[in-house]
Amino acid sequence: MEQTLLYPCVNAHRNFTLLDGLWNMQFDPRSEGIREGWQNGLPEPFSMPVPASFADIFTEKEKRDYCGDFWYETTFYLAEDDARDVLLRFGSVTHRAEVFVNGISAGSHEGGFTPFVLNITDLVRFGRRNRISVRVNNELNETSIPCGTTKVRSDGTKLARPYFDFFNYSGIQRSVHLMRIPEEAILDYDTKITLNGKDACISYNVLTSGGHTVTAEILDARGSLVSDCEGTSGELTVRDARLWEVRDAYLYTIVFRIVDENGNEADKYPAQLGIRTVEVKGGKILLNGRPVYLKGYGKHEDFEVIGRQFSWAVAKRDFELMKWTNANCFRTSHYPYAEEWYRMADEEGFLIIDEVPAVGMMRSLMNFADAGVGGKDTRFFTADTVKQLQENHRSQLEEMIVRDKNHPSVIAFSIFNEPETTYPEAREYFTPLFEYARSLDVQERPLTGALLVNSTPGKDTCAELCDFISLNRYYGWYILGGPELGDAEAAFRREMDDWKKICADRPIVFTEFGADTYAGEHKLPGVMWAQEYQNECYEMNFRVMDSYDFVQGELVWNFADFQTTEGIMRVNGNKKGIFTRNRQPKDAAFLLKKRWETK
Ligand code: EVA
Repeated sequence: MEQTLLYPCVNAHRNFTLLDGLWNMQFDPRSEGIREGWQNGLPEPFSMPVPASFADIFTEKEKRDYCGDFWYETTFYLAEDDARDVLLRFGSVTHRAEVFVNGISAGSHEGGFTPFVLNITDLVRFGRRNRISVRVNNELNETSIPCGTTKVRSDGTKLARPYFDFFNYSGIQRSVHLMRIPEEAILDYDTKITLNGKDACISYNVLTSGGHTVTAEILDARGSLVSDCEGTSGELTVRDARLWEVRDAYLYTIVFRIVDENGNEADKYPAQLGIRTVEVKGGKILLNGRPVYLKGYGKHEDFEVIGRQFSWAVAKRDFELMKWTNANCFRTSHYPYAEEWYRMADEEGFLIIDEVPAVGMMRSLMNFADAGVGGKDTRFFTADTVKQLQENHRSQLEEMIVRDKNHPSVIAFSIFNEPETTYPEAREYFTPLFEYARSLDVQERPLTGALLVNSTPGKDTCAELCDFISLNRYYGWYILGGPELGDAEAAFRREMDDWKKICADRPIVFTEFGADTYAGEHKLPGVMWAQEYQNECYEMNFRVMDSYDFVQGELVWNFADFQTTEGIMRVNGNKKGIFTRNRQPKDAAFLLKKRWETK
């Protein structure tokens, strides 16, 4: 059976048990687990919640910073066989995993931010308890994304050295589902939407694991049938369609069925459907044919104690805060988020730029500073690791697009964050990835990638690959900060004049700009790190952006303060949040709220 990344659901043909809870865990610093048979039972386990990032749960530093192999294990009971397949679905294991069921290898996965599903039907025992063991590894290198390196300290222990500016949270960070689905099942589907006046045409493709008839139906929000069709591909027409709009998110339901030769339903998969189109045309981003200006945030999955674990409560609070500031968009910087984020955005009418974890493509442990100031060139894309890196990049791009392609909220895919783009090898590296992404997305959504400060007209080689250009710019922070804010404005304008010459029809969206701000700090006149300065820096940036009509979006950096690696440039994390890590506003939140009310 081919892998199915469809979000789990329960109905007459499908069900699941959530395996979330307290699992066993054990570190394996000498990588001896397999040799010693840990897949048959961990010798000295302690308990660990799943899902969660393990780091901030510990009080001991060597455990918080642990880098290398580590194991999780749990058991589950499976009732008598009922002829359905048994699938094990991990929402994410960071960064790589090998899974054993009852001591036998069931499969492995590379990439810490997308789900993987293993068919374990032949490995489980019915009417008995079964053991799942997962050997995880969280080391960073230059063939994995995100990129980094692993240092060995003098005592022989390993330390993750990211080439990126967020903590290397790891573990089983998202839910684990034990699923049952029919042997002949719906595995995947996609939809493409065209609007004809007031009507919408939804053409679809369904992938199943058998040859029986497939049907498709669309129901409105009240559950009334509005269109139906037969076949693994076809067209559904919705007359007088109610469109999915920003902050006014009408959702239909699309239902696929497999019907056997006796006319009996063999499988059913229902999903939400938002009817909307996205394209870039005439220098604008068009949603349902009308220009939309993107207002919002670069975010992180990051919170006290739980690290990168998804929390419904925190996510709901984040949406409430984003709505309160009149935002309409966020970028899943710098990796695909838990699927629940996208489901919530579908319902709230938020726009998402969905980003693959291709971050750290510059050999630098202070990449944020080097990327912010410019001038560094580490010839990253000329190394012999690049071929393997590109393969990983490609497979994670595929998993992200396959997973997220049916969300109305996803309006664009971001293929990179701040790689070196100033020499031809970068262009050679990215061209096939953009082509591959285009081939995967039947909705032909815009593609982009966030460009660092070095990537300017004349020097950059990759902006041309993008449908809209995303810029990360730190004028007033890494460049000409504090008393030189006036010069920062002038330098920013000079750069924008250069983009203007080559951007006639291609919009620019700012995907990062901002200033570190310590929530307790106030000073008049404003100085760097004080709340007053964060406002001044944003006001300067907005003055410049408002002078160029090809600017079609502003996503500030960052929604909230977040955890990073320790260092002299970070005060227990990155403090560029508009909100604190506890989701309370800094002064800049009020500035944004006012601006975005009318922008
Ligand atoms: C920063 N700058 O310095 C941010 C980073 C971010 O956190 C960047 O894309 O250029 C990066 O990850 O605050």
